[in-house]
Amino acid sequence: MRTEEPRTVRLTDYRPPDWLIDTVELDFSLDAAATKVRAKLQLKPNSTGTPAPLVLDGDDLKLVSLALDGQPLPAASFVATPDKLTIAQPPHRPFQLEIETVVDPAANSKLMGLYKAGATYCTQCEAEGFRRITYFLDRPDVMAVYTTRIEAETSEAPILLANGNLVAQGEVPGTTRHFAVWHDPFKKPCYLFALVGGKLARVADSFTTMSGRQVALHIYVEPGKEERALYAMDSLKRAMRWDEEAFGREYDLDIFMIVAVSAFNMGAMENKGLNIFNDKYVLASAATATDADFAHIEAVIAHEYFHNWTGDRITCRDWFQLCLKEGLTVFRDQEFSADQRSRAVERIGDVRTLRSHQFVEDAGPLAHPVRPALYHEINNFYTTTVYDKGGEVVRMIKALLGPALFRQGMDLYFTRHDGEAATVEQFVQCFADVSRSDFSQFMRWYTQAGTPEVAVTTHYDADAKTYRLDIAQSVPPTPGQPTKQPMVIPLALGLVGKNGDLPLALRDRPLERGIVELTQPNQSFVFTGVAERPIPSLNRGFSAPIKLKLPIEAGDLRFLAAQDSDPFNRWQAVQSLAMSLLTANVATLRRGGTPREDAGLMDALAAILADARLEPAFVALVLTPPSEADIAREIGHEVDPDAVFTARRSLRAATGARLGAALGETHERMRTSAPYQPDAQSAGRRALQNVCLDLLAATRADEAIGRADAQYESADNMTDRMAALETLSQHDRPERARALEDFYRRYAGDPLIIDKWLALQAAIPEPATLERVRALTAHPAFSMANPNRVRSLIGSFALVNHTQFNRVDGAGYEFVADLMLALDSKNPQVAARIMGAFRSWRALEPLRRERAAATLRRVASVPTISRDLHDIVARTLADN
Ligand code: 0A1
Ligand code: ZN
Repeated sequence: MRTEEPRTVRLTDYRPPDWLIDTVELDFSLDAAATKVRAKLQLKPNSTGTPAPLVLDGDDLKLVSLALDGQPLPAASFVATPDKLTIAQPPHRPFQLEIETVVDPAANSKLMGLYKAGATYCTQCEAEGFRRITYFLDRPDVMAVYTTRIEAETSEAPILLANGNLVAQGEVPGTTRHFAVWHDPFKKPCYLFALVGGKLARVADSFTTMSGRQVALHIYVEPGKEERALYAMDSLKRAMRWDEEAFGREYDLDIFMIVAVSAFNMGAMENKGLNIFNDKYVLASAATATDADFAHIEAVIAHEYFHNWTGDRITCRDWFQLCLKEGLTVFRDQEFSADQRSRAVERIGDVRTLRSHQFVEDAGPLAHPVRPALYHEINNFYTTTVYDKGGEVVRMIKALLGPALFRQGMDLYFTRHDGEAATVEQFVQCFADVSRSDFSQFMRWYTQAGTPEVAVTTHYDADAKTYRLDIAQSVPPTPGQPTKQPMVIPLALGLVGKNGDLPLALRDRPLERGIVELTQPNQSFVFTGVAERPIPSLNRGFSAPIKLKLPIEAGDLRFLAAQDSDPFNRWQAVQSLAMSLLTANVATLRRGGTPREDAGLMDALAAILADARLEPAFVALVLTPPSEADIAREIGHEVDPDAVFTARRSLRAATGARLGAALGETHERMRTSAPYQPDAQSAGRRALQNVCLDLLAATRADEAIGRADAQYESADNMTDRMAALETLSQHDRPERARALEDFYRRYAGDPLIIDKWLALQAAIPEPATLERVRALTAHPAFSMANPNRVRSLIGSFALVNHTQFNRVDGAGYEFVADLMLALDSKNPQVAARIMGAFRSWRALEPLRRERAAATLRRVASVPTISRDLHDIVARTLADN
């Protein structure tokens, strides 16, 4: 018997709740092993119809007492189990229910509900964690006003926080305890509830909103780390201003708080007025964090802050609507980062991530629509599809409507649905209303999984001066969806002539903002007045998340790489050149041949490297070949990860050799003696400097390794030190061992930096890595109880190290599976997420495919695994 019953939840089964909750009064008496929770719920029937039983959700709960309108309930009138509280015949009128439960935060290893992160009490309630605190209608369409009283030993938890504004605090007479009372005037679902108690240091600042209100900003961190929260604070203020300017959204409470905790299952959480963060997305300084860390902090701080409107003020009716808040908020944080940094560089980075993660998910057994129709475990749907493809769908709405109408639609959404739990249909309707257009076909982006393929052929008629694009679209089958309907695809394009973009005019329809709208399986577009044979630049800015198939000659790609006015497509042109070389070389390697070089690609790279007008960050992206995951996905079947790796490494080595002088000169030129600044421009210089270093070292030349070694030693910031270490880590030489030892010695006391050390070693593409990682699981710096440690070591091995996870002897699979089986009983959410590493197993060559399947079957057959893990493994194995 499985310990957790499988369950299937379907969107079509949605019904409004039978009961509503107007107010919630919570009273916590914090204690590590036995925290008492008293909850007073003001309930009312949701309809005047038939009286319904009251069934409250629970998870692992112990009921202490229960009273209705102040009267203890007789035992015969209710049933309480750890996961449910049922009152069969409650009065059919408003009443108050008082529930007392007791929970054990110290023993809470799932990190859902109330738990201890080190010495700090904190909560995580999304998606279904509140039911681990008290019995409740744990669904997002039940929205209530919360008042929270927290009491604790003053010495153990001098800081006591909850959602909303502080309304009272004081000592508990005759004890060594104190209390605080917080009130949140905004109705919210219970997944946005939060509480924190602990010994924390506060970084304080303030913000004046556009209407002139003063908001206190408090970031709480471990004492001694205050300096490292300053960048997060700065990011927060910039995000608050940006949301006013870009979306007209003002903050609504008197105080906004962020707490950094050391043990957290995800990145961060948007609890109303009290965001709780994985400390890795708050803490940063030049000496401890890389440019990428700074950029992530800026993005995650903004993301959680933006949720205040897209998530908290307007929440989701049910968990199927998750993309309503997540896709939209990802879109908002991407736009924020684009405005703070370089738009082109941001877009390229976002698309790289999308292709390496979401496209891979969409091409495998875990593919699902942006709005799934069914789930077994909602925790497994916080996916790149819901988040990142969800963000792309919002971006396409903007592309179709243009910025002004898009903004009108957003404004309408905010006014129409403020204070509600909404659906995707309601969101899209706002855009349909402002544009008076029909979005019913567009809704397929929410319901059909799979990455659309768009195949284009081109015809130039020199006499008629017309240019025709024949375009066919199709969506591949995905689990549970064998056939698909055509999508609405906004395809931004340009026709590039010798001297730049040619004027665009369609023969038979208007062309708005350089976008053609695909809606049919096959369509033709005829451009008129085309004076010369143009080179097509399609899906500019990656206007739609599609796979474009366009037969285009290498010479034309080189031309676009040099000339396209759209920077995204300049980058894309080089990627396309590199991708065809890489896939051809993978095939050659598998036949036992030697990879070839592509002089044209090298010329294109050399020209971009030499172009001083280009932003360094952009040049760095152009010099970075497609990721191993992306190459594997492009190949699609019979993938041999060793061949993929070798092809990619040989391209890097060839680049290092061919462009050696320019790379060496650029590596020097990008370095500065100015003190470290995390801004985009300085980060771009370092990015280029470090790509040059890595390409040089790929040649294995002593001089280049020496360069990396010297940079490691002399670096005055973590970005340069880490980049040098990463480069050294790719080479089995004494310099690597020395640097790794040195790094540990320098940073042994700093878990977030040791995470980098763990992740880097787990990613070394050598057969000895498995034993190295196995040994590191016994290292004192490692702990299976901390998700950041587990993700750094095991997650990095499984998800980043394609050659060693996919060892042909299957030992990588077995190792990861054994560890995740062990972790599953403690923290199923993290175990299930890491097991997602198996999602591409079917695309592997037969030997590995068999080994991966055997491991998956073994895990699936363990009767005691969690619902989270079972769901992932069963879907990964299913063949439909
Ligand atoms: N809503 C958060 C993500 C999140 C989801 C579930 C969690 O439970 C462990 C935590 C965080 C976001 O999008 O940032
Ligand atoms: Zn989010």
